[in-house]
Amino acid sequence: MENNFDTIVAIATPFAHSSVGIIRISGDKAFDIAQRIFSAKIKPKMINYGYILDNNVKLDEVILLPFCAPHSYSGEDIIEIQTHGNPSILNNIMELVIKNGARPAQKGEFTKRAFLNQRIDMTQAEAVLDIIESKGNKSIQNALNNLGGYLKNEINNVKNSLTELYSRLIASVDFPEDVAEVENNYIVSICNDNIQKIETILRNAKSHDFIREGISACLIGKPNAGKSSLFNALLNYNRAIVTEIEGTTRDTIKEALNIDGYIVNFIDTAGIRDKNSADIVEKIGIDNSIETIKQSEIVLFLFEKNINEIDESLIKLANAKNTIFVKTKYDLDPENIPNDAICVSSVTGHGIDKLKIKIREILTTLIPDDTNFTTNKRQQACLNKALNYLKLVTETANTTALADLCASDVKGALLALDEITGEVLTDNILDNIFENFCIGK
Ligand SMILES: Nc1nc2c(ncn2[C@@H]2O[C@H](COP(=O)(O)OP(=O)(O)OP(=O)(O)O)[C@@H](O)[C@H]2O)c(=O)[nH]1
Ligand SMILES: [Mg+2]
Repeated sequence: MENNFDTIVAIATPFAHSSVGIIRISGDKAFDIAQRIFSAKIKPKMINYGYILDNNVKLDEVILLPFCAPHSYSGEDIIEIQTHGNPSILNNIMELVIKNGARPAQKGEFTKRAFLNQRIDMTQAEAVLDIIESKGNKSIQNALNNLGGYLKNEINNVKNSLTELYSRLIASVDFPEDVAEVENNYIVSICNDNIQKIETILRNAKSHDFIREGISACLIGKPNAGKSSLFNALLNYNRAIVTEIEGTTRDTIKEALNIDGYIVNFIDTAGIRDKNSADIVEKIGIDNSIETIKQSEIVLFLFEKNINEIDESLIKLANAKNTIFVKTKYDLDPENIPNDAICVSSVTGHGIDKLKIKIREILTTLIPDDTNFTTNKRQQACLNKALNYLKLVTETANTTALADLCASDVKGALLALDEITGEVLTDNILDNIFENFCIGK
């Protein structure tokens, strides 16, 4: 694993005109470099005020924050310079810092250093990325829990128990005269116990994906049913084109809405009618809509007068999902109130809040409230790998009971779990993970 601790520098804030811009320097030379370009003597652990000077020319008036190793984000000496938020100023100071001996940081390199300096483990490093990228409050809360070590502790519990089993198995193989054979029942019970723990973590994997990526809710119905109008009313701005011409929407349009901290990705679709009467572009649009139903967790089925307007085969398709029937254009036809449908008007706003409450109810069933940490795809793959190894151990212990075979599979499970926390990561995996970070984090 690469351990290159030269001094790095990056702009940590968006490269745009703003009230404040931040430049970060991390590494052994951070203080020396900063002192060479700062107008006053830098006092550690204090908020410093002064100018950044390039040969006595003022580049900006700044606040300078020194963090001494190991009490910093990266675990190294860090200097944070708060400038006025002007891209030219940020560029000038970056160039000056580089001229004085730092090199530009790569994506996620500050967090990578925090990991390499063992200030955080890999679940916590990945949580940093999650916190930055999270779209809803729930997702932010779970990522913060992971940063606080929630997932790390869950994994470490399993690892501790398996490490003990592994040691006993190895001892019984290496020193058969001195160490008693490990009983089959014991092996099976330890493995089953840990299989259960991993399965509990994985059971919520779908919820984790929902919290992270949002839940898809598509709007389906005949041409002119009012899908695009409702889509716009839900989002509260005119995102989709609305006309009285049937077949206006041809491509699906996706837009996210935050409902009580959860992200719902609404998808407006092309109206579905008899394929034979549609032109070639519309036919493709209709096929896309059917595909969208299949991929959505929630289906809003729209009709103008009564549910029979909707093709039965589509209702069948949607019934496998969480479907809400929605009668549209309520303002034009207020007398007709069908059972089991929510009446809405995109013109007056009638029923829109009720529809959101209904969607919120479904969200509760899709994402149980006890999901208070998160796993990403990489972690889920490692957990599944560990699970498969443990199942092999229980099979072996139940049949042939070869201690060395069991030990080798327990080791396999442990290595898979080490991959989650970061003890065994190749440079490639490491680079892939940090590649997703922004520069300056
Ligand atoms: N009065 C009234 N008219 C509406 C309402 N919702 C939609 N309309 C009208 O119905 C027509 C069709 O609306 P759209 O939202 O484009 O319908 P659509 O289902 O997206 O249609 P396609 O994209 O062609 O499938 C437009 O003329 C809208 O102004 C409503 O709540 N009240
Ligand atoms: Mg439309």
